[in-house]
Amino acid sequence: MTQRKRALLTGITGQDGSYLSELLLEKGYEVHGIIRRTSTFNTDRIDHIYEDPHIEGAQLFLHYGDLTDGTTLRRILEEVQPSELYNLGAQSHVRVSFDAPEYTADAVGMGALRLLEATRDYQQRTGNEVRYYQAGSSEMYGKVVEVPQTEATPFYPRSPYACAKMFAHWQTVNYRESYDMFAANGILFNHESPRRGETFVTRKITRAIAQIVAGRQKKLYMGNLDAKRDWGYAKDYVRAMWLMLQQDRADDYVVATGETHSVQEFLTIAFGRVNLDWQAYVEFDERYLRPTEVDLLIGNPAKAKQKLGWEPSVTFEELVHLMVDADLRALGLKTSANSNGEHSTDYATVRQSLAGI
Ligand code: NDP
Ligand code: GDR
Repeated sequence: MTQRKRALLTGITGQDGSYLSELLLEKGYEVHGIIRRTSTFNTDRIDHIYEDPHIEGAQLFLHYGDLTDGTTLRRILEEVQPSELYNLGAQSHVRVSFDAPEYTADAVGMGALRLLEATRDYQQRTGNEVRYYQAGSSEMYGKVVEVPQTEATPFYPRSPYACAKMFAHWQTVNYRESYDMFAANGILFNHESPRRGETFVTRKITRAIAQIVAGRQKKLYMGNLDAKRDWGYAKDYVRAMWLMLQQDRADDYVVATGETHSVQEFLTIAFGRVNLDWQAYVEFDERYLRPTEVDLLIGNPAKAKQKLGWEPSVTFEELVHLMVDADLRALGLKTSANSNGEHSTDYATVRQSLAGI
């Protein structure tokens, strides 16, 4: 009988951690995740796959730890003895990284180094290989040097978050080259889903739309609407992470759709889904501006397509629609298709369904 594969994830409670855990469980892995101790529950995104460890056959296990706490990371690695390690944990909000640069650098930059160093020691001592995935970001490209961005495009980070990710990226390359470790960097462009954190722009918009339709919110305050991003669907992107660790040798890969859209385009399609005009609701608030902005991201995923056989499965419009629909559903609201097969909000149903809330 072949041994069940075992994966260890940081950031398991985040958007990507939850989708990646689902994928790994489907593939028959035993999944271990590191979670932070918090005063309120932070496991909403993985509650549906969590199993009581007392029950025989449980395949998902959680361990308390923190990327800023190297001793604990080492202990967990020794205990779990994973064959794959996915480093997804991060203070991942770019705007917030300007408020908390030191902590961001510690968790994002030093956190990766702590894991790499722990992995190197563990491998050397036991002779067991641990394949390492580093959650790199298109934010590392920052100021536009060339478009579309590829694995060869130079980085020009524009935030404490991006600087820390760049440190983690190069440490990963360095451990691969210095110690012959299987250490891969994903350079992932923005990816979204109904599980996206509520303060990232896409989810902020789609949640606000549901609140507006429900009559609970009148305005949506936002920052720079001209920024352009290459937005994909998170479920597609975690598949690319897994594929990177199944290759013969470790490498770095851009994961993107190859299309770019402005925040304003996102607003237009999202509000359009419920037949509203975003301009009637959106107001500017400078607090959402960043000291330095990343104006344009568009990735070239040719290498991931060719080497990993990876392709995105969801278009930009489908992504916006599925996020709006999920937030409407979360408030008990429905969308209904008109005679053209297009969806529009049935306001009578909406009001009715809200009457009891
Ligand atoms: P989220 O913000 O949704 O999740 C971040 C995760 O990291 C959460 O589980 C969080 O725990 C955990 N975390 C935060 N700080 C620490 C810490 N000090 N120690 C241990 N864990 C910590 O991010 P995503 O799922 O969207 O992204 C996953 C990774 O990919 C991140 O590293 C992000 O920077 C990177 N990335 C994301 C992209 C995207 O578009 N989503 C694009 C490119 C890269 P808790 O739940 O307790 O807060
Ligand atoms: P980003 O995502 O910074 O690209 O980082 P975010 O959704 O926060 O911003 C995207 C763009 O929208 C503009 N914007 C606003 N952003 C937020 N959050 N709130 C607003 O009100 C608002 N108004 C306009 C921003 O200025 C920006 O240009 C995400 C994170 O997931 C990172 O962890 C990841 O590495 C990158 O994507 C790739």
